[in-house]
Amino acid sequence: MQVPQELGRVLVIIPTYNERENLEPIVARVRAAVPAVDVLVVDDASPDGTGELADRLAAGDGQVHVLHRQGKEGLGAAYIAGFGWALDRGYDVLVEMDADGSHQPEELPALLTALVRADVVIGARYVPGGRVVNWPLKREALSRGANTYARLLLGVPLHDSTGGYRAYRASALHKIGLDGVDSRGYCFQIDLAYRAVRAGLRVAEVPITFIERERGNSKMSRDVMAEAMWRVTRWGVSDRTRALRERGSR
Ligand SMILES: Nc1nc2c(ncn2[C@@H]2O[C@H](COP(=O)(O)OP(=O)(O)O)[C@@H](O)[C@H]2O)c(=O)[nH]1
Ligand SMILES: [Mg+2]
Repeated sequence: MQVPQELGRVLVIIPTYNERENLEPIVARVRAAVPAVDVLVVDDASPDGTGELADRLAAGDGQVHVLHRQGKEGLGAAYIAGFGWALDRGYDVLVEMDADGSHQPEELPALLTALVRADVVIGARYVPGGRVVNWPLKREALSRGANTYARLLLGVPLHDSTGGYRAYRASALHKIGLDGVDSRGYCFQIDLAYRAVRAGLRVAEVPITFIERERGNSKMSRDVMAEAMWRVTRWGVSDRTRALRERGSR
């Protein structure tokens, strides 16, 4: 696929923590699916040597770059660092993609095509045409539940606000403003979706097939889930209190 000309320069950001077995195939698939895009690997000093592998890939391909960070600080912090790197270098579109193959690079053209008429595009599992492959019922129920909770509590009209396969226009990130974002785990995704909707940006969802990883381990944990729960609850409650207060003062 060729990137639609009006979109400009695209960077695919891939955060990694211990993804040695997954990194090379995912980067190769991205480069094959949309040859014009650049790739940035954001590695948090993975003990398994993912960072060194990323350096080797970058040495062999001028369109692959690496950002090394000091230690594991969570997905949100890695993306904020990657976004900063990209905005400093003038990229027009920033894509989020997991390293483990769950987000198929072959579906990137669909996200980019939708971005022509949107400011943010979310690759969505829970819309018609979207699906999840190889998840136990329990994990899918948890993920669907988190989405329903976020939709009801925050009032975001989205079906997959936790999804992490996304394309943002740089202008959208400038408008959202990343300074106050301190969500660390996958709650980061809800945080940005919520901010995008509140900023009045056009947020579109396109169906994707999410495939659970075959190699390496998930970094999802109880802590990550707990963070999402309490933050969403806090945002929802403070929004409602603000709305009530505004109504009261009218
Ligand atoms: N740089 C960085 N990447 C992370 C961190 N936590 C998770 N990742 C990456 O984020 C992506 C999604 O994580 P994963 O463990 O697959 O989460 P899951 O899909 O929700 O089970 C993968 O590419 C991970 O390597 C982190 O603390 N730092
Ligand atoms: Mg995963």
